[in-house]
Amino acid sequence: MRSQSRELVLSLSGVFAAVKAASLADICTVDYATTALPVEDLGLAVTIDTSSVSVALTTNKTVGSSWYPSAVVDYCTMTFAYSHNGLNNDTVHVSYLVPSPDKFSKRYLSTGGGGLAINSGTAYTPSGIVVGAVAGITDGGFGSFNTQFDAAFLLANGTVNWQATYMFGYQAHRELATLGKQFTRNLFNVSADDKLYSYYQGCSEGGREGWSQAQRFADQFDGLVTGAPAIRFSHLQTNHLSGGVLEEVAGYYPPPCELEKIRNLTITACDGLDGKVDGVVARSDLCKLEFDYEKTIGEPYYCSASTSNSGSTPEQNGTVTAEGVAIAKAFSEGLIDSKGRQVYLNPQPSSSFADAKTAYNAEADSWDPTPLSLGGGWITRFLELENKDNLDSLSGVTVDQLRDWMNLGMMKYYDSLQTTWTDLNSFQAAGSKVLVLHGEADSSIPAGSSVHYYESVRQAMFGNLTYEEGTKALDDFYRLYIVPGAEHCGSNAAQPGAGWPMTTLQTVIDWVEKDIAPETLNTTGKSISNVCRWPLRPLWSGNGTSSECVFDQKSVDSWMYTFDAFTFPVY
Ligand SMILES: *[C@@H]1O[C@H](CO)[C@@H](O)[C@H](O)[C@H]1NC(C)=O
Ligand SMILES: *[C@@H]1O[C@H](CO)[C@@H](O)[C@H](O)[C@H]1NC(C)=O
Ligand SMILES: *[C@@H]1O[C@H](CO)[C@@H](O)[C@H](O)[C@H]1NC(C)=O
Ligand SMILES: *[C@@H]1O[C@H](CO)[C@@H](O)[C@H](O)[C@H]1NC(C)=O
Ligand SMILES: *[C@@H]1O[C@H](CO)[C@@H](O)[C@H](O)[C@H]1NC(C)=O
Ligand SMILES: *[C@@H]1O[C@H](CO)[C@@H](O)[C@H](O)[C@H]1NC(C)=O
Ligand SMILES: *[C@@H]1O[C@H](CO)[C@@H](O)[C@H](O)[C@H]1NC(C)=O
Ligand SMILES: *[C@@H]1O[C@H](CO)[C@@H](O)[C@H](O)[C@H]1NC(C)=O
Ligand SMILES: *[C@@H]1O[C@H](CO)[C@@H](O)[C@H](O)[C@H]1NC(C)=O
Ligand SMILES: [Ca+2]
Repeated sequence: MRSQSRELVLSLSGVFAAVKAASLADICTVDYATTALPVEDLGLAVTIDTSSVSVALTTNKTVGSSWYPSAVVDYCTMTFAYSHNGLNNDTVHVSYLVPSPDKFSKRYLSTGGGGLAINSGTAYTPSGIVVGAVAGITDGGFGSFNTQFDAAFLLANGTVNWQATYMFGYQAHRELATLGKQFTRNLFNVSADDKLYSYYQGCSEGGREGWSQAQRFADQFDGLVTGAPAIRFSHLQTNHLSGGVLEEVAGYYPPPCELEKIRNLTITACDGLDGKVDGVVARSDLCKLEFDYEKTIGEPYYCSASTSNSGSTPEQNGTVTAEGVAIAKAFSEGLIDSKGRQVYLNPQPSSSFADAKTAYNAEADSWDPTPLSLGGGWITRFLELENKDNLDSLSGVTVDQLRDWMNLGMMKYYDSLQTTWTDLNSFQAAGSKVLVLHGEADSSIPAGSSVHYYESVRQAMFGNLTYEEGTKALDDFYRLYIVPGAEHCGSNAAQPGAGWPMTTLQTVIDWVEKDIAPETLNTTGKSISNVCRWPLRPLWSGNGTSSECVFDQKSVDSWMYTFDAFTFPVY
């Protein structure tokens, strides 16, 4: 009986292979996941806690975001813990969404965080399920998936937790992906000589995390999507104080409505410079070259009273002042130190002045400068090493002080957080690809930041070639897309026709697996249908009927900065 049925199974196994194959429910067990743990020697000095596995089955779930089209998916969440050899009490958790075996496409995906978080929960991981990948997040060892890096950064006032700093900087993602890839192979019986494609997707801090891997671990990922990366960390974080400091120095604190009005008037004035009046400033570079902020002086503004979580603001009714315009202008030019040298860059004209937003002081009925916590906390916690979320005020802070803070932070965290290594030769040699996208109207991380890094890499790797040859050489493995009108990691309510490219993960997969290198990106916008690849810029012709990607030297030049306030290269 026994051998008969066994023969029957064998003879039918070919026919019924699909039926016999393990289902998601079959593999979504603690036992199965434990058997698949990546306990092989992967060159990581870690020990997996084989008793730590937990699983959870999710079925028929509707997922979707601005990063991937919506879909109904099933997945199993598998979570386990490991520790670093030689460290006491160190526990790192990693969690992977695992697709159903019949949907698995021999792919692995790591996803990143935002702000000071090293993961975004399930904001990006379902995009992995959609493309048949196992998709992972890490908690960095900071305590839990919801604990951010800043909570773990100080062991005591004055004492840096360097292990946590290097984990946040790059090591946690190195481990997440190395473990994740082997775990994926074990889960789905993918042998060592069979190709498992590996990808990365993240934006903002998650974009920085992606770059931290591409710069150091050339073949970690076959393809990466790094949105609006928070690279040049010390400069970026300190620069969040730039608006407040300019106001402090000028002694003028514009009501938010005044700056919003200037932004709106900038959009209106610059909209048509791209050849189409559609509410989208697709050429903020021409806007930078041609727009005169002073023309907005005297224009009336009005914002009604409002109440939100962060307090209430009164009705704001006035006219744009010369002082307000001076702030807007100085902000757009980026910080300049007392010796007239460029310190850093700011968002493109037509972006919101988020980093210059004042706060209402009800007691004094006045508008006060506010140190943004990303900037203020960078100074108090990461430079002054005090367990404190923000500066008390910006009183007495000058542009020169900001420059010196940038300098200090760069020195202190050059090899952990700064993330501006320019030599991508190994990455190129490994055949890996990186697709970078950045909203042109990003008010949190200036689009110019991604241009500056691109140009630094071009100089470092292909500086002996002509500009055109250099960008062509980069096109092989590194493509940058400035998304017209888009905000930080997404679309922009102030320029709604712009949209955001939703299928970039699939685009990088096609680049890697089918060698279809993207010329342009599609967006979800009603007006913009494609996004040009840097250094090309969009231009409409035929009264807005057709759009082209053109090379325009003076526009390209307007994105170039030399940060000569520093006596070392700032890449
Ligand atoms: C999945 O969800 C759809 C729509 O919400 C529902 O119609 C369907 O019955 C569900 N299927 C299962 C297997 O739960
Ligand atoms: C480990 O952590 C526990 C609880 O957090 C603490 O009581 C103990 O002192 C720690 N041990 C070491 C060696 O750090
Ligand atoms: C992998 O192989 C093992 C042993 O042959 C089998 O039990 C398991 O179901 C396979 N896993 C999948 C996802 O097919
Ligand atoms: C700016 O434009 C937006 C529409 O994009 C509008 O909602 C807002 O009220 C305007 N702000 C001011 C100050 O006029
Ligand atoms: C704003 O102030 C001006 C001048 O004081 C006044 O004419 C106008 O009605 C006010 N607008 C609103 C909406 O309150
Ligand atoms: C650490 O610094 C913070 C901020 O200055 C302070 O509030 C706190 O009391 C300090 N903690 C200790 C233990 O000294
Ligand atoms: C430019 O430099 C690169 C890398 O150093 C080298 O591979 C290449 O051959 C050089 N090209 C020319 C035209 O000299
Ligand atoms: C953009 O959309 C067009 C039309 O749907 C499609 O053919 C093309 O492949 C898309 N391009 C990318 C990069 O996704
Ligand atoms: C261009 O298009 C706009 C709006 O679509 C229209 O109002 C205008 O008349 C057109 N101009 C020409 C010269 O066709
Ligand atoms: Ca336009």
